[in-house]
Amino acid sequence: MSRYTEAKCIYEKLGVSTEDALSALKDITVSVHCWQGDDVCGFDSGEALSGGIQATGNYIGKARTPEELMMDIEKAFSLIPGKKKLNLHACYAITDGTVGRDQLNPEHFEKWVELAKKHGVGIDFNPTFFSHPMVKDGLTLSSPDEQVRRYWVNHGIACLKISQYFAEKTGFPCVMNIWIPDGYKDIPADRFGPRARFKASLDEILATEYDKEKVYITLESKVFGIGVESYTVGSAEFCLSYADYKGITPLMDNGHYHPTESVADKISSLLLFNDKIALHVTRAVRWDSDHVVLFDDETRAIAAEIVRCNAIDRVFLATDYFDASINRISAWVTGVRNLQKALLFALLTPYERLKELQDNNNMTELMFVSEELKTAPFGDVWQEFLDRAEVEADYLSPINKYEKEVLVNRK
Ligand code: RNT
Ligand code: ZN
Repeated sequence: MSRYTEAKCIYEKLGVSTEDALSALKDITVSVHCWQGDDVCGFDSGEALSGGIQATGNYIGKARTPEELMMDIEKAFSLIPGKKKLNLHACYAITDGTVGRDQLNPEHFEKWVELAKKHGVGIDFNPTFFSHPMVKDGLTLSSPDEQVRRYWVNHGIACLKISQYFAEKTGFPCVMNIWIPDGYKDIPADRFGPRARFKASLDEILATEYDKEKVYITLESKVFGIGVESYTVGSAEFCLSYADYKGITPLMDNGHYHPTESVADKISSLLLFNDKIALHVTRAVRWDSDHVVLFDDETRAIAAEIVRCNAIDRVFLATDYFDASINRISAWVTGVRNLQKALLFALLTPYERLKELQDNNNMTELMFVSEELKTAPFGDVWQEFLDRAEVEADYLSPINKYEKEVLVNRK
């Protein structure tokens, strides 16, 4: 008997169909963030990363050009099983260097569309409100300087049009996520004004005609960033309320809350009041550090919520982390595979039975089953998923080879 067949029997005894789990996992799309490959630099401004986020480390092989980044993404994609999407930021526009972010248009992303089509994947998009000279005093859409605010509104509008173009060209809906770094290092005198301006700016961006079947706009909140420790304009309450007010989709990044808050716990509440929700899956180590996603308790708890709320098709799942201290391609593959593992782990849980136990207040059996599942032969089912996707378990060897042949030459 193969290890998978044995595992299948063991799970059956626990009331779980491994076949159902494998087929459900096969259909889950993870939007893979392009910015792991070049430490969130992009190609359009030549500016250092700003906005209170930081990639630390100087491992060899950072992608310096669109061609290099595309090559690296293809390498990573070849080692990641399951359905993927490409998640781009506006700063990855391919221009001659003279185009402002307020003037971006589809032609600056044609090569990305070619790449997506080659791999049969969709594209998600993000306006880039950071790492740019028009970010003044750390502010964009909430700036009191009308010229600055207008510039960024126009950037948002340009991105919305590009998002629709992505959807039309690839045939997959495009999720356009808005996140702004705006905030204050120290206690602000006015918390209302910046939020009022942010609201007005979003209203102006959303006044653009767009096809709601093709583009889903999400809004990402944040509690603090480096240099904006005391106040962020786009707080959780602002973003949730705004999403509700305009019927757009809230996005939670699990690095964007106080350390004892659990994003997993928030998912059910948001699902009760939103058709769709979006997630940035990351790993915060003591702060919003954007470490590589692990197969850890937090990731498993998030995946468990999505699965037991029967919400797989209501959650836009994206990764968001940037580690420059290890091989960047390995970072990509490790993080995305871990999210998929967490989803499989959740899919291999008999939630209907567990819910019944909870409702009958049989917390004893609930604990017994939950703990037994932790030592069930999960690895054999994961291996079966890799086999069926024709992807090797060992992704390190091909990555080491690529490092020796390609990455070392990027000096
Ligand atoms: C920043 C947000 C945001 C960015 C990306 C690059 O704290 O998480 O999502 O990481 O847009
Ligand atoms: Zn994020």
